[in-house]
Amino acid sequence: MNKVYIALGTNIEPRFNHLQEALRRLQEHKKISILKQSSIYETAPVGYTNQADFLNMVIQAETDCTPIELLDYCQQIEKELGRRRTIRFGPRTIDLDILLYNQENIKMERLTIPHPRMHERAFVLVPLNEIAPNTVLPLTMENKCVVDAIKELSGNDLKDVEIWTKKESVEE
Ligand code: PH2
Ligand code: MG
Ligand code: MG
Repeated sequence: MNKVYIALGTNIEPRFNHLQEALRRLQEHKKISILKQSSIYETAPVGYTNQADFLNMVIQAETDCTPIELLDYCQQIEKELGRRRTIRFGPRTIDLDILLYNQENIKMERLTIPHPRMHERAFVLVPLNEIAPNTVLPLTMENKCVVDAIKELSGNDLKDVEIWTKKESVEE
């Protein structure tokens, strides 16, 4: 069994449904079991800032899929949930990024693990810290653990990541 961490992100409504549907589809795969889920966070957009706020979360799973099988399945879910690739870093119904695959460093044309930008993104590290603070970010990330990587983020980055709770719709 391989231990993996996957980041989920969405900024097109209904955002909560997109997260739930992606989790359901990951869980229904015979070779994937979700072991831990972070809280859901509402986060300001990073990179391309002229877009709606995201909901982000991170899960820990175990899987018999190879990294490429897992990537294919994640991309299949993105496609089924209506993801259109237009603006780089732009709005999306669901984005599934493989962050870590065991402690491996993988560099292929389609896939780099650890995710190359994860160590500088509060919307990834804060949820990851909730479920796996002592996990080491391997070689290419200087073998820092998640709590240490978070310390290098600015207060400004961190303030844009807040726990989100679903508001029950009020019946009139
Ligand atoms: N994903 C991006 C670019 N910017 N910003 C936030 N807050 N959350 C994301 O998931 C996100 C982003 C590219 O994948
Ligand atoms: Mg992404
Ligand atoms: Mg992605």
